[in-house]
Amino acid sequence: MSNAIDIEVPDIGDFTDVPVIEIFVKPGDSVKAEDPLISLESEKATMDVPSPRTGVVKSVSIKVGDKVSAGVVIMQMEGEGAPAAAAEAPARTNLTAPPPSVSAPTGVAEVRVPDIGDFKDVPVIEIFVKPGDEVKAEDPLLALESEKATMDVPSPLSGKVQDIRIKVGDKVSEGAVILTLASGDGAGVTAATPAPAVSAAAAAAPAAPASAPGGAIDEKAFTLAYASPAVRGLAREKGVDLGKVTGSGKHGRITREDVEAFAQGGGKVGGAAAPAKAASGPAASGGGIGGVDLLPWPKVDFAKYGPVERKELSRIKKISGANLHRNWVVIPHVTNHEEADITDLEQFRVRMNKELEKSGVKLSLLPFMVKAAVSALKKFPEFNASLDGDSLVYKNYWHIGFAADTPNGLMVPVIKDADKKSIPEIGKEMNDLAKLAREGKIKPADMQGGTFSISSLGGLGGTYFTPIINAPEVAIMGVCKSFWKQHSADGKNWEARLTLPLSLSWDHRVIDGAAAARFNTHFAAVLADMRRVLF
Ligand code: CAO
Repeated sequence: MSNAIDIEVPDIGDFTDVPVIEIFVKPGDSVKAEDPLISLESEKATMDVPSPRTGVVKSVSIKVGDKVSAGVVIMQMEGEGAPAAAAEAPARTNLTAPPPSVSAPTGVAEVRVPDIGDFKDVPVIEIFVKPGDEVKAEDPLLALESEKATMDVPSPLSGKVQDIRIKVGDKVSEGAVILTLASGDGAGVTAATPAPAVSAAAAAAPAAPASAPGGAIDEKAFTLAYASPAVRGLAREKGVDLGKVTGSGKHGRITREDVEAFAQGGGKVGGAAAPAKAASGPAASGGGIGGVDLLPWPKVDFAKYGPVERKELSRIKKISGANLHRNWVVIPHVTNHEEADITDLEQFRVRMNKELEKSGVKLSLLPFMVKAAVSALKKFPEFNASLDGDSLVYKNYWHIGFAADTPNGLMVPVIKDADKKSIPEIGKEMNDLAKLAREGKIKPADMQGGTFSISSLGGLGGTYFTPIINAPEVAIMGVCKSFWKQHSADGKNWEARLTLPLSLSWDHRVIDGAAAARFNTHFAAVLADMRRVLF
């Protein structure tokens, strides 16, 4: 351990000055070749920089937030052995490849069990290929199952399976020959061929419940997802949370196509309450949606018809888009519209704002709506619940999310314990959270734990719309701009009343139309006379 070397950022394409968002190692850590050292995040991609060799980290020369380009020294390592072949590769993947375990006499490669950590004598539980099969690099060849993990051994290279040397039930360790593979047209396969990698993942991790739109990648679910390192690298690059992707490969393994489809908004969807078919249906040729085989997304060369400009979606748009898409496809939405008479409430709000002028809090309608929501949720508890398999989880807390329009896209901050807060307190917290969201400073914890959401377009306009439920919540209230409307209780006497258009979307698996109508009626009644919150 005397050959200390500088580890540099490898070729990262056209990217320069890319911020370091995470450092995975510290001085003294032992790392294997291809272990991720740091993560970089440009506007377009998240990239892991893998270790070019096995060794021990001596010192780290960068910190989170630093901006780096190819060639910048990020750390010093002491190590043995030659750098891995992949050291020159762009830092795009999370390959955990050990030294090549392929030998290639006369163009036929012996594929061996790669480094599988501390596991020894691990039973083969399934062999996915047979002699004569054509496989591509990264295709799973077989599955091993230890007491702790199910591991797929992917193919190190493309070729034709010749001779399978093991059978189901055999116990194998690192180095055992699995099969022989004829590479392409029989050309020689050299030891520099990409090495096999093991995805030591727990079998098909359940998809994470939907976080509020705008939430960060769930690293735990990402780690547990059943996917090869190359697919993980692709997912990082595309900003796809693997925990939310349902795999179409064997045993739910996530394939490159699944990630591509998810990134394009055409991915299959999972979720605790997703129908079985959505979770396990075959991949649709054109990007299956919820297990339904649909036509492929139209590919149009827009530039043929006029000048165009291409702009990558923001990270938040990608994340919230994937969540919204999943929710829209999985949840049978119904939207009931209602009108609330807020003539008195508006007078009260204006009066209260005058009184509150000195305190600096200015109340819009929204804090009143939060209180009305709590009242309705208490009266109709199934609206404050979540589906968990065949059970309904009723929550005895009332955390109300509100959609906020930010320069980067839609975010849903959550007012926790709204039942315990006064209307001015809620108003102030909303302003603070909306400001943080718009400045990109809001914490994930401020967007989690919601039990019901309100989406207000009241400051902008419109009459009615269909809000998409923010799973795992089961309902959402949409509100548009109030307007004056002639109203008559008896068809004879008419008067203008300030009317608030309400649109409640609800999950028909949990809620019935009659309950939704009752909820809306109560909600509107509370807004018409806020004294009802006391009841
Ligand atoms: N009817 C009439 N006027 C309304 C109203 C309504 N329903 N709701 C708000 N207003 C008024 C406010 O009183 C305020 O008036 P003044 O400027 O005279 O004080 C003005 O409209 C602007 O309100 P606001 O939008 O700043 O405040 P808010 O509390 O109503 O909303 C927030 C805060 C963060 C929810 C809002 O700014 C926002 O981001 N809305 C967009 C939410 C969204 O994108 N929803 C769609 C999600 S689905 O894609």
